[in-house]
Amino acid sequence: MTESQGARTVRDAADVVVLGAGPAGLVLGNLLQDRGIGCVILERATQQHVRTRARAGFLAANTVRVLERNRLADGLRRRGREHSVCEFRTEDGRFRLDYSRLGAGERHTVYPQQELVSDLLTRYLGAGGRIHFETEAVAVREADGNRPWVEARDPDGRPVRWDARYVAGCDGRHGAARRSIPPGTVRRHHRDHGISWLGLLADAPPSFDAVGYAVHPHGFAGHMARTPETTRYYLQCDPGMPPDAWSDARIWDELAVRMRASDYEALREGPIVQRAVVGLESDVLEPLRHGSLFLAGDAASLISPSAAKGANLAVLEAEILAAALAEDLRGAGPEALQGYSAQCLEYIWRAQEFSHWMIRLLHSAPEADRDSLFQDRLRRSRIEALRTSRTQQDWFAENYVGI
Ligand code: RFL
Repeated sequence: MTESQGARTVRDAADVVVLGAGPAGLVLGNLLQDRGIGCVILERATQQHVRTRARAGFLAANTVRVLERNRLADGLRRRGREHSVCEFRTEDGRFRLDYSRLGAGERHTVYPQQELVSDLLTRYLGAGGRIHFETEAVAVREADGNRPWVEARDPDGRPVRWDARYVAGCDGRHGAARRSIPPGTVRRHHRDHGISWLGLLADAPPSFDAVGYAVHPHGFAGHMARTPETTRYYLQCDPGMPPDAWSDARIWDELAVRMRASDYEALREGPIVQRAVVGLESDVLEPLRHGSLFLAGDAASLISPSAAKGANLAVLEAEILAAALAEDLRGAGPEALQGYSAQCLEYIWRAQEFSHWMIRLLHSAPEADRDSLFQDRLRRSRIEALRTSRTQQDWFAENYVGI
């Protein structure tokens, strides 16, 4: 590192500066490191926060293959649990789909995102990877040229400048990478689905042995195992509702009503240890590149959690980007980098389409919608087709567990 005299800005350099240490940034960092490409990760949060932030949990079969072939899957092979059944509960009863017997016959691996991130970080550090925590990227500068640089602040708030050949924006939807793209250079597709979920993490074992999707006049409720001791639940709520508006007791009552616990089995209750209101939104940038700045993960596209695709896309994109960057930096030509955006967008739009379909499967139209009764009948018919048509079930399975 050098310190420039006048501005007292600390300067450093790497071939690739990666912003963000989530699944996208850490898969990318590991794969660049494995290929001998000089890289550094800048992460705004503390190491402790990065290792414990609970979010996703369902990894698609292809995500597991990506992690396995890159030797990043030791932890999930040891502690992940295979899962392949989902259950739908509606006013017409309930039915189960074992998607390992449908479509491509694949399963999910349930492995909490914070454990995957922690494994990736341990491996990266063990291989001598460079990462700076509590270092916030402020902006990516001169990305339209060959020598982009990142303006950042170190843990003491001092300015830091990182020179690079390429910058990888893996810093999520509100990160510096997105903010640094000049208006008009990249198209943004955005849809607010007008639906919010109260996302909950309970210190309680799963209540039954399937992912549960309940459609009820009060709104949607979801049940997803995380570990034998913890379960994620979702409750559709009014957009803008504060996350702490409902007590734990009210949450369990509402979950029991919507999941029709009195008709089936009682819910296994426990303390709610995390709650957040999540607006169901879709957001895609096109292309996923501005000059020497490349986007991956939530920075590239945001997808509603209705189909559990976000972390899976992040891992897949990071693998594609690592190979393309390595090819270019080794002098094998820019073709792979030039194709990065189009290749990823194909996966992204397919996932967006399925997630959009899931939203319409699981929610009634808002009552304010003049068409709400019509929409509701369509929703019931969609679920009925899924219950009765093998073709529909195969299509569902292929998209649900695939990416
Ligand atoms: P992340 O994980 O948000 O990591 C971005 C990192 O960048 C840092 N950062 C910055 N660092 C430096 N400078 C800045 N200016 C920075 N700004 C931000 C942040 O601190 C952070 O460490 O993005 P990444 O890597 O793209 O990964 C995306 C996934 O985290 C996300 O798509 C999934 O969690 C979505 N998701 C799910 N995806 C699945 O595939 N399966 C699931 O079951 C699933 N469940 C979920 C989910 C998301 C949820 N929330 C958060 C809405 C359940 C929930 C409740």
